Amino acid sequence: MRVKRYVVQSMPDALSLIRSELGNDAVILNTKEIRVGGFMGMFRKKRMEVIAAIESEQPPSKQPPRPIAPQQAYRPPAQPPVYSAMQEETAAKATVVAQLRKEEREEPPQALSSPTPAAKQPQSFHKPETDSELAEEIRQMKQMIIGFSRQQTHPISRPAPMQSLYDRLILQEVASERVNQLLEEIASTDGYSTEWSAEATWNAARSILVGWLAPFQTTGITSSVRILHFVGPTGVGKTTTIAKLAAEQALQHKRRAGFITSDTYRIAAVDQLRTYANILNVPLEVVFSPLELSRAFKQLEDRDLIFMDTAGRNFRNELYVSEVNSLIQGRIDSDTYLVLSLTGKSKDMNIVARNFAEYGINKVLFTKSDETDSYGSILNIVLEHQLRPVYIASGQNVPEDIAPFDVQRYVDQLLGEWANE
Ligand SMILES: Nc1nc2c(ncn2[C@@H]2O[C@H](COP(=O)(O)OP(=O)(O)O)[C@@H](O)[C@H]2O)c(=O)[nH]1
Ligand SMILES: [Mg+2]
Repeated sequence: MRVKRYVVQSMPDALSLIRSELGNDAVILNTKEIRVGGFMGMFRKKRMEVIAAIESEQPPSKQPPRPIAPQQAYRPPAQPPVYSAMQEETAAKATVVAQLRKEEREEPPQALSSPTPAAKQPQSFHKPETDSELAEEIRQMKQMIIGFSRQQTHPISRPAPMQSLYDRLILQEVASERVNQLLEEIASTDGYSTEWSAEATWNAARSILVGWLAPFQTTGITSSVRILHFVGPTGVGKTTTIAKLAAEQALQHKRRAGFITSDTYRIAAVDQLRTYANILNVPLEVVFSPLELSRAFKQLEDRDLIFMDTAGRNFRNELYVSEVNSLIQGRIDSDTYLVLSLTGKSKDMNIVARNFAEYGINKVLFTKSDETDSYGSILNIVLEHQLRPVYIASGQNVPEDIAPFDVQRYVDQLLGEWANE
């Protein structure tokens, strides 16, 4: 059986697509109203999701598409052929619908909400990955293959300190091609000898890594920034970080903060920021739609710095990211921090970082350094996506568990004490 899912504006749209694609014998397994697109849960549009199927023996291309007169086009799903097919297929449908729900969560909402003809193209049922995920997997596979072929063509026998350095950085989860690049640069350092001690090797590594990262060193919040957006996946620590930074700015720079949150998905999310707002004596505005933003800014016009908290959702989704970005890029006195947790999976972090970096976001704030001993993902993310690390958060205590990112300190932490074996 061949199953396809269509997301359309109306049933007639679906029927003509189904007829032309699957032929006249196609049956409709399920229809339901869904909401797609929008911004942060607002302005979502109504669409119909229609799941149609055809026995696979009948090649659909052989079915000439029949033009459908408008009055014939709409056949409500309750008509007999549809439901008899549905009854026969009940078991199959349960699985199909379950899988499609999963797929729906992962699908780009803009593609579904866009009124362009391309958006009306049905989604192929067997498409478990987003393009970003696929790209990331291909990248990782390429790295693995390069790693294997290197090992096979040059059986690796390194001087002991180089091997220890290699082991240390791989344990820190630095991407293997970066580690190899580092070892090659050390080996081509002026005066390098295979007799170098571990200490000399570590020192060389330190200065190369600092050299790699130095261009990304940046200062924290600058006085020219008045609106600071925090974006990133759910639970990475955006709200907590905002509270820490608002306190830091008030205490150290006497800048009076205001909060805006558009994270109205979870009731607890607003309460959480409100609690911090009360403790820190900072006004809070809640916005339910982008249109309310100007009202919120007006309410907070006497504030030196406005922290804007967003709901973290579906940031693996490139199209959604572009939507968010178009809203937040409008002002020159605004800046955006992508927040990533060091406890996250590097594959997921990479997808999120790539999606944001592509839309011009160039600063990253890492959290939860206290919950891991591996810091390699910072190096990977910064170099791969050219993001400047602004702060690093290291615990749940507000306001103390945050510090500006310091390249030197980071490299020391990454390398650890030099080791001989
Ligand atoms: N260990 C640790 N926990 C943190 C850190 N930052 C935030 N958290 C915790 O992570 C959880 C989610 O934080 P929250 O600010 O609500 O994340 P959000 O969904 O991105 O706004 C909370 O329990 C925070 O206390 C950090 O640097 N280290
Ligand atoms: Mg939050």
